[in-house]
Amino acid sequence: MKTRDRLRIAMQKSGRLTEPALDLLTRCGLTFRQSRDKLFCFGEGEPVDLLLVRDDDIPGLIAQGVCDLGIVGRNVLNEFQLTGGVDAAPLHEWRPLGFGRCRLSIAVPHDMAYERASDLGGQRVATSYPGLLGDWLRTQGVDTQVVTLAGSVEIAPKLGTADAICDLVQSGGTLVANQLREVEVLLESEAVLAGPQTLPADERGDMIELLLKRLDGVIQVRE
Ligand code: PRT
Ligand code: ZN
Repeated sequence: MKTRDRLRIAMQKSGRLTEPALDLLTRCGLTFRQSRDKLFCFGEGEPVDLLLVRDDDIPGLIAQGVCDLGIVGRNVLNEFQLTGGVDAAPLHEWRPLGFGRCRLSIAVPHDMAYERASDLGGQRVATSYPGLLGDWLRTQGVDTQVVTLAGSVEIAPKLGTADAICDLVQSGGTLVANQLREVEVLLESEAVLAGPQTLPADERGDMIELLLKRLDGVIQVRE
């Protein structure tokens, strides 16, 4: 593959992480000019460009070497590590970024008895995170059916397609609105800077080291 001399960072095109991610990069001294199709931001001062994509595509783009780094939720990164396939290059969480905080939790209907993980034995749990849920169920030694859904997970118990759910929770408002009760937290998540385990041994690697230093400065000031 032809090597690039500019650093390319993947970030969410439009969603919860877009504005805080851009804000963070701006605080690191980077400025961008957006392409007409709004899929690409060209770095004006430093040799750093942005690719704007769906958050779910970010780990794959890094694993394929299309992008050098990505700003993505730990939930999406860890799910990719578990389900990305044998060819997927292992990725590394270089820095937690302090925004996009949420948790991946199991929630059950109010009328379902729940005291411990074994209560999920023989039940169906709906989720968009089959890798993370499956991994947790294995560590608990529980035999539970994982129902994978792309969205609207929280209504699965009402529809009768699952007995419980495993989904992202922030304020808890969505759970309350659907008469669900949070019973287990599987993962504490926030946006992270993701990249390959080994940094490129060229100018891009040097640029990443510089960016990490600036990020540490910006994050320290914020804390
Ligand atoms: O289009 P694209 O695929 O890029 O966007 P998306 O719709 O998949 O992602 P988006 O923008 O919703 O979320 C991006 C990332 O933000 C997630 O991967 C998480 O890392 C993080 N994040 C933080 C959240 C939430 N908080 C959150 N509350 N992602 C989703 N939610 C949803 C959750 O799924 C549930 O439906 O909000 C609801 C729960 O919120 P509360 O406040 O009612 O508990
Ligand atoms: Zn998504």
